[in-house]
Amino acid sequence: MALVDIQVPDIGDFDEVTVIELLVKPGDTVKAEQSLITVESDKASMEIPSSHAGVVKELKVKLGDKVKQGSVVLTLEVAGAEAAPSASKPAAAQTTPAQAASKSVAAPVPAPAPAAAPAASGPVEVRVPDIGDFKDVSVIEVLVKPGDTIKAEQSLITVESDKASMEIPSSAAGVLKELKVKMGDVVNIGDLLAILEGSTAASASPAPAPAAAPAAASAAAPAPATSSAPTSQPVHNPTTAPQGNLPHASPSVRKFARELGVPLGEVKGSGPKGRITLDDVQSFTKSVMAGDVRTQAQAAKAPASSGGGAGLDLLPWPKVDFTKFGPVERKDMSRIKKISGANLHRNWVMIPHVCNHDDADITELETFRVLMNKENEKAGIKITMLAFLIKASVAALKKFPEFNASLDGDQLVLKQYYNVAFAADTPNGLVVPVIKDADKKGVVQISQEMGELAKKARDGKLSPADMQGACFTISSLGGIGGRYFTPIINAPEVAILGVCKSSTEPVWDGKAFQPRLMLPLSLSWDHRVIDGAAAARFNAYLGQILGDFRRVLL
Ligand code: CAO
Repeated sequence: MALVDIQVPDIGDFDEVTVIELLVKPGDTVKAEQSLITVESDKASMEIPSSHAGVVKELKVKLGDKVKQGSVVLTLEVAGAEAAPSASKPAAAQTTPAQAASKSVAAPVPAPAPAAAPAASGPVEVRVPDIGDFKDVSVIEVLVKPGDTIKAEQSLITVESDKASMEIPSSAAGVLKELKVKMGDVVNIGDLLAILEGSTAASASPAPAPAAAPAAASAAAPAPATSSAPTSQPVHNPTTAPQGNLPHASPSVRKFARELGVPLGEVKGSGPKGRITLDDVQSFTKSVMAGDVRTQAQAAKAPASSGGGAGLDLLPWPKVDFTKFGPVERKDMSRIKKISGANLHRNWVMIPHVCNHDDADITELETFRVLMNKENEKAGIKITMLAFLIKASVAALKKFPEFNASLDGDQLVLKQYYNVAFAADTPNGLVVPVIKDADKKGVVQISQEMGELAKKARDGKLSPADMQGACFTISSLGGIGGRYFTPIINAPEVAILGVCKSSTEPVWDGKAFQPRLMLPLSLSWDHRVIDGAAAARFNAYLGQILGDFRRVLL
């Protein structure tokens, strides 16, 4: 074991930068190239990586300290071979601080000025200057717009890599004629950023054109400002927070916020100069989750304080540590449950459901079904009550076409085909296969197809085509039990029929109570499309057909 001082590497143009974040603490095991601290100037923030792997023995800097190239960041306890890298070591272990910096840290080298610096008035192209080792950096902020009067050295955009963010200054003054980049674009040295008009050069100092920048500028750490860098470097003002609207936060905090979907502009920074820290982002997230704070996006969705707007304005989901009350087991939801759950949730929330309950007298129908099944026992096809329900539903859909429809914006799409889906319970969750053209099929064929589709469903073999194109759905719990329930409409359909277990009940025939087999029906319908009276008529008609199937022939 040996102790190695990890120093601030060559950080290009920066004379002195402020430590704004400590990313490790004594006792931490760090890898070579791992970020140790974040430093910040008025134009950029960057993470300083470790040149060695080892265990942090002592931190030599604290928040707010000013550091520059060569300042000791921390002492690292490293294995002997790591401390004195040998030729046999991998490249990463041999990296000097400056080289490490060149891999992950770049200071924006000032924008190049035109070589001849004419007092020009024609259009001038502003390109991405030498930004050190950075390749393919993303534009995270555009600080100017066409028509703006731009001063030389004024920041035009902010770019960000995973380790640093930096503002890219203009090499010239003038009026911004055209911006050539937008948020999210990926840029590299030499890319055209903007075209200025009536421009004058930023500086008369000769500066290499980006395209002609020495290759070494990106292979090694950027040159220090005092030596080879052009004199048109950004004004260093450590007391000023970054300009523009960019929230004041280091790249890692920004990345963290992005991952959580936290709008940084709404987070109050508790760090020096209002800088947003990791803790600030975490506290903000907790407040939103607890319902104490609403993001602007949430507020825009639910403008009325009563929650009467378009947003739901719901309380956050209760977070309970169930283990406090007893042992628990955690299981992932099945793929089908996740998909159907999301669909059901949307349908429940977006469709104004109303549910009508009714009973159908299926005494004769059930007698007929049992008789048919006895007669056809040898054929091996069982005629199911659900097949009769599909056939009866088709008759009702024909009589009440708005039930065989879908909403498309302000229009109702009335279908002239009759595909009826049925909910099938499978070990992995609910699926909804479709009997196509049910109007053209007999009860026997429907029973047979249902049997095949139900088997495919249980075996997890339904194809997407098997589950598409439905006009209306039936959810039957008749084989299981229950009286009535509220089925959720299967959007974009506008109604669904729930069926429960039939039972023999006393029914008054005007003179006496008769034992009749009654089938409970629950019809959920979309009140945007269907009125209550129509729903009651639909259910009553369905009941009449199930009571006497000859009505289908009328
Ligand atoms: N009343 C009384 N008995 C009924 C009945 C009803 N409404 N419907 C069916 N039955 C009887 C059948 O006659 C059969 O009895 P026998 O075995 O004595 O002949 C028994 O119940 C089983 O029927 P089944 O369930 O096998 O057949 P099915 O045609 O009724 O249903 C299917 C097929 C695929 C719809 C069903 O297996 C299924 O998955 N049902 C659940 C649907 C579901 O989960 N819906 C809820 C969706 S919302 O979460």
